[in-house]
Amino acid sequence: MAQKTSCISELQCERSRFKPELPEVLKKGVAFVKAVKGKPTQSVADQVKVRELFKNTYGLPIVKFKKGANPAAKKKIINVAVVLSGGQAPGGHNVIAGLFDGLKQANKKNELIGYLGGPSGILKKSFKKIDEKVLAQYRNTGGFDYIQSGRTKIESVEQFCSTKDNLDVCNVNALVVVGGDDSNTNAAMIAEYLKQENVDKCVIGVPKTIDGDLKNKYIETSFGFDTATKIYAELVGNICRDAISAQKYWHFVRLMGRSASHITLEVGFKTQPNIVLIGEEILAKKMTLSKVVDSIVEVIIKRSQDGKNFGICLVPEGLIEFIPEMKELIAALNDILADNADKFTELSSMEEKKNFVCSKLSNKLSDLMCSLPAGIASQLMSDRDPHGNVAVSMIETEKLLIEMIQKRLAELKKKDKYKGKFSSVTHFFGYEGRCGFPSNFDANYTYALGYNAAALILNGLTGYMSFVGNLLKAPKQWECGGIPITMMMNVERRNGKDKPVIQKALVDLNGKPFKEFVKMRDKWAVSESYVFPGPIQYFGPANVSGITTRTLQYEQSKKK
Ligand code: FBP
Repeated sequence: MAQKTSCISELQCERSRFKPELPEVLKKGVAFVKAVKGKPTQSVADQVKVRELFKNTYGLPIVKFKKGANPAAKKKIINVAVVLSGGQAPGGHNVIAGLFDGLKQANKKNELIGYLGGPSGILKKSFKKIDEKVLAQYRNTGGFDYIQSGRTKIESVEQFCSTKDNLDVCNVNALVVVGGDDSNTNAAMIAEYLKQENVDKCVIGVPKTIDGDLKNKYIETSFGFDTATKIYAELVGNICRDAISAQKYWHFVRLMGRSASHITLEVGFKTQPNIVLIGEEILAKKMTLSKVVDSIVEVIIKRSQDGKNFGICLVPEGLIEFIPEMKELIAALNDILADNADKFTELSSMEEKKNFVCSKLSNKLSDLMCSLPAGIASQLMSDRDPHGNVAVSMIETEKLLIEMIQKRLAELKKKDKYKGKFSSVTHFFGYEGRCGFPSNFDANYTYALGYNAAALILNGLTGYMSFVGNLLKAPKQWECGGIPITMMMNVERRNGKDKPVIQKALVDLNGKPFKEFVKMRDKWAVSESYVFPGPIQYFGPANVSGITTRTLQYEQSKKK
């Protein structure tokens, strides 16, 4: 792989000089923190099943770090491996940097290696030694390109066994898995396997995902959500300004986020567009596709009555999975594709594939599948990822909505109930935000998460997720510790089987962020309350460069 040799932009040069601020408790180094253990914990649901699957790592206590000497941390020489898993998120390189600095600060002889290309690098023993000079060029940059990422899932007994052997061959004492809910589930399973085999190696997870759905009472946010939503908000804000300038298009913007609508909600707060669809609400209200279209058409008509044939509608990419009939169809397709994988790959044309799945679906679902535009039907049949998730980023839901809106408006026009003009433009923002230069928040947060992971390892902890909290305060006031991964788990259906997984945090309809949104959305629909947030600011006043998400601000305000 080509190595970065010099700074190629002024911003990159400036950012390489940025020094993340550590939480006070970690400032003296990981040899000066003591782990304070709380009470035993339980999984969020399905306790009996999760306990059964994690006999050795279930029920661990929450750990909080306090200042205090840990002389053993200085004496021990350890080799640690880090792996980046799943989709890219801004700040991954700073997790590596924090981990590296934490380990070296404890003992210069400690070493860090990075497995290449995600968890498959562990299985292939493909790694590189993290080197101070090379790392310097990646500090505070976006992307995962230093060691890349991948979505391989380590799940078979053979894979667990070769993970154990390969960690041994590479002389690794501890593994840090940087990933989302699925990857951290994998981390917990590796930790459990190693314990079961009496292998003295730690596994620590780090909460990463732009989707913002890996959070709970303890993990306040996953890294990358802050930067990605700032990038999307800049783009959506620019579109709002274009829309109000030209006054001729309805812009439909689909935003990444997989199942959860957190990204869409946050970008909604930041830009105040006319329509913000929230998948979780659509599911709760059991809105059919037709009802969702009705709700959009209502706003289009209202605005056109005021002479405004333009607007902006945000569509979460996971919306399709929340529409009850589509949810049922996707679940049935997941099972059919998992049970007939070989047969399905033998079929070459889309028509054959569609006929095959329709023959296995119930009449109701088969009719629905046939009623969908060909493009959407084929996107629904695309390969699932190794964790069994449908590739929602490939499903052009906004186009499906537009097609149905056009039909509905044409019918209304015939009945003289709509006199406006509807021209639409579609956008999909996802990959644009995953590798941006991390915001100051994410640069600090990720560095702290990595450094804190070193502290967890040097305290001999395994099966924990690196925890850094109190995030609305200045970094020096952030709290640190570890949360047992099994505590976040429940059992879900994946690839046609029941599997233990970290429970996804979807948008909570009783939560403060959603409630605040509900208070404002009617006004946004008819007015042009647009906000143009502009690009991420890395320098300048703290009230611009130091702020994090509205979602976190609302969530934390409920605690007061
Ligand atoms: P993670 O959950 O692994 O962080 O991935 C997030 C994400 O960006 C989703 O928002 C999106 O649906 C998916 O990855 C796209 O996956 P891929 O990178 O494989 O196309």
